[in-house]
Amino acid sequence: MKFTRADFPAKFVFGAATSAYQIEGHSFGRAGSTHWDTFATGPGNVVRAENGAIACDHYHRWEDDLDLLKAAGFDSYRFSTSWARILPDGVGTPNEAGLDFYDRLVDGCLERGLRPALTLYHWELPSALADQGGWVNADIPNWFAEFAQVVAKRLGDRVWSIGTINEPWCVSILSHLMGHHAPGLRDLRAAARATHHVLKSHGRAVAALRAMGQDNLGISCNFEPAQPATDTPENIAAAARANAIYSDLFVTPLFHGHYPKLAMEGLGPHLPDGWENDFDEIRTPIDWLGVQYYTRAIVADAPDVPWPSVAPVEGPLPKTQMDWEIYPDGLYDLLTWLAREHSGALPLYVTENGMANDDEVLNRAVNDHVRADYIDAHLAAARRAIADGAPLAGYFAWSLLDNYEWAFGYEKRFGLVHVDFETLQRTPKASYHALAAALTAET
Ligand code: IFM
Repeated sequence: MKFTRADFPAKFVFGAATSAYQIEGHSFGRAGSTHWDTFATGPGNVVRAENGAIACDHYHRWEDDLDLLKAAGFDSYRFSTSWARILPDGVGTPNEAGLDFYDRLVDGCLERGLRPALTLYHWELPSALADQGGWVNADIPNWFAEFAQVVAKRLGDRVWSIGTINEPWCVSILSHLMGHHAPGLRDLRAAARATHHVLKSHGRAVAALRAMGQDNLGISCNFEPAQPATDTPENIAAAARANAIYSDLFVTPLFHGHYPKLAMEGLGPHLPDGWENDFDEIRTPIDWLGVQYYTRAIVADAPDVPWPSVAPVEGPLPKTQMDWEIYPDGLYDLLTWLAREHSGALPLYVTENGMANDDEVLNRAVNDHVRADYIDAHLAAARRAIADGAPLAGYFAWSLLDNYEWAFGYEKRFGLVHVDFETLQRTPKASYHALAAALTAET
């Protein structure tokens, strides 16, 4: 790595991130069924129909995993709480074993000097709520606020921050319009409703947490800024629609109290009754915005496909195992754009950034210098953004461990630490050692 801590502001937070269903092992500890458990049983939904039943067995190996974070010199651990582990029926009686697990995890972070950065929802919706329509059901803001309160009552005295929802775009559009994630719908009406209910749930939970005295509250949005494949008016307009339905879709309501105009062309007719009156709740003040950036999109006009009528075009840059272009300048553009157009002086945290690579263990080592370079280049872009005024306060690498990459099963490896999914053996990769050297170096 070319950076040292001295290159960043004094209080800059370095962390690594994971999520519950992707690492814990959902068959352990009396967790309730989630919509991912059942989505994975659908033909063609997930590579090899894999699920999170065992995952990385973090449920039992969490102490070793926290030791890895501490040894690397991270300041913070971003993890999520599984709704279905804590409330197996989605509402009602909590699973004490689930709360106890997170209790141990939070104490374990603090014992190791790691700030616990908790995300409430990272996609494992309890099946009992999915049965009632899940994010499409107008009651979900109340269900989610109840879940947030249960979590805060038990852990709120010790966590450093609470994020409400991870990647609202994935929860709504990827899952209800594009069909790639649970519940696998391809339905514009469902997507519009899910979008609105995700935003309302976020606002309602923030207000409920604030009323309990919690602070340092935020939300982590993902962005994939779209560029036109060529500069024809049609492709430029297609890129504008792509941005309206993705990168702009949540920050515009969160910071300006309305939907992007171009997104309304498609979503508008399907929004739930009374949606216009919900923006005060959606804009409930937050303390930080989480920014999740992996790549850009290049798009062309596609009049023959349904709204938003855009088609992806392959870009020229080197790609990761996900086939995502490596484009660090995009992070600079994104952070400066957010501060300029949306969030102003509000602290920004990169709550996810990283790459998948086809890593192998050879002689007990993993040579993933390509990942170290990826992280280094994105941290350089982050530094430039800070120098140009973006109020970036921290960076979390995705991910600590190779894990369950949703519809890709265990095939795509994002970890700083390799996991052998047969033996569950952890092997820190070259990127882990490079980050550790940078973070623990005397400055
Ligand atoms: O693994 C996911 C994570 O769950 C959410 N953000 C993107 C990551 C890589 O696809």
